[in-house]
Amino acid sequence: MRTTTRAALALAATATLTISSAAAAAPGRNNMQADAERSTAGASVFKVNPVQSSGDQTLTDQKDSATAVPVDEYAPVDLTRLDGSGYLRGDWVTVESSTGKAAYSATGSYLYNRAEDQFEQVMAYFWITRAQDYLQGLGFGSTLPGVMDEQIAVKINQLGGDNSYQTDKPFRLRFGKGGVDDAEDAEVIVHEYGHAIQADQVPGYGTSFDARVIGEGFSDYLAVSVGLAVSADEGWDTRPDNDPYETSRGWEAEACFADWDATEVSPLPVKCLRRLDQTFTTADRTGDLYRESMIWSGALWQIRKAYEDLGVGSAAWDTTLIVSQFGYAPGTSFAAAAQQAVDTAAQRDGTAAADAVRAEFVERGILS
Ligand SMILES: [Ca+2]
Ligand SMILES: [Ca+2]
Ligand SMILES: [Ca+2]
Ligand SMILES: [Ca+2]
Ligand SMILES: [Zn+2]
Repeated sequence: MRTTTRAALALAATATLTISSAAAAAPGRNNMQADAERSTAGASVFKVNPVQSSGDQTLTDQKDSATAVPVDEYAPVDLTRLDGSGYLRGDWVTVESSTGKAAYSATGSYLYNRAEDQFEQVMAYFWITRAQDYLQGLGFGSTLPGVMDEQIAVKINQLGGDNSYQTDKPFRLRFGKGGVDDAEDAEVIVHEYGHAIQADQVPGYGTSFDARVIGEGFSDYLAVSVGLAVSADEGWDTRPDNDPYETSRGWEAEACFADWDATEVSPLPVKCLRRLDQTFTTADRTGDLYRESMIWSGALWQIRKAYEDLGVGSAAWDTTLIVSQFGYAPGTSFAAAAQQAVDTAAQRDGTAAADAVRAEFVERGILS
């Protein structure tokens, strides 16, 4: 599995993403009303992102043109858990007023193309709802403590630059419009949601550099994992391992983070903001937050494969990983966080799984 070269990825500077905590108060609704009002609507979204679903590396933004992405790369989906107001407000997310017109439908139909501001609002609603539903499916919020099992506010289009970020006083995600509009790529959306999850699990999370590196690595990993899970549920294609640039390096198509958002900023033949299949270790530390995040995300990705090989499965690893994060200090070190994962794996998944987790973190130079 270690055929990858250590070539540095020429990753464009994305954005400084900040993390900071205090739960947003959920709107006061009485539960019976909420149940009665909850509704489902029809919508059109990208199947994670149009490069991942098509495999076409020549797709470009063309200044947010509707015709830049073939209609086949949109899929019809249900928007669930809506509150029935006609706006994109529901159990897990509320899309706030933005510079564009707020999406509204009295008939339960949210069909927009990418040139319309409302498309990104729909993407954010759908993907955050599905991300939380995935976590609920793992048991978070029922057999396990909840993680961000409350309504989060999302604003689209607030930033002119190529920048998205999460804050948690109160919890809020903002998505920018630079290059490819950030909320046109589900992996960017779920990445930001990953930061909210960690901030919810560990109030004040991110007071050390290691903690911030882990935050970026986890959020990339979660984004890819949720995208793959939803794609499997929906029967969507994910581009195969057939690109010569990737296959000659032993890289995997699935390991590409933000295939679409990266199209304007990456000079490589296969464009990714970052990748999960790199072999960086602590010997490669440079002080660059995003480059170093691939040490952590790479370990998480390899452990996922080990869990699959052991027959334990990727959902078990995602569960164990997120459970382990409850044990993080706000300023955790790499080694302390890795040890939490090993200990949680031993408790939940048995000795062979825990040994695999440990072996990967040893290989990365994180545990000895
Ligand atoms: Ca757009
Ligand atoms: Ca744009
Ligand atoms: Ca962008
Ligand atoms: Ca991807
Ligand atoms: Zn981030």
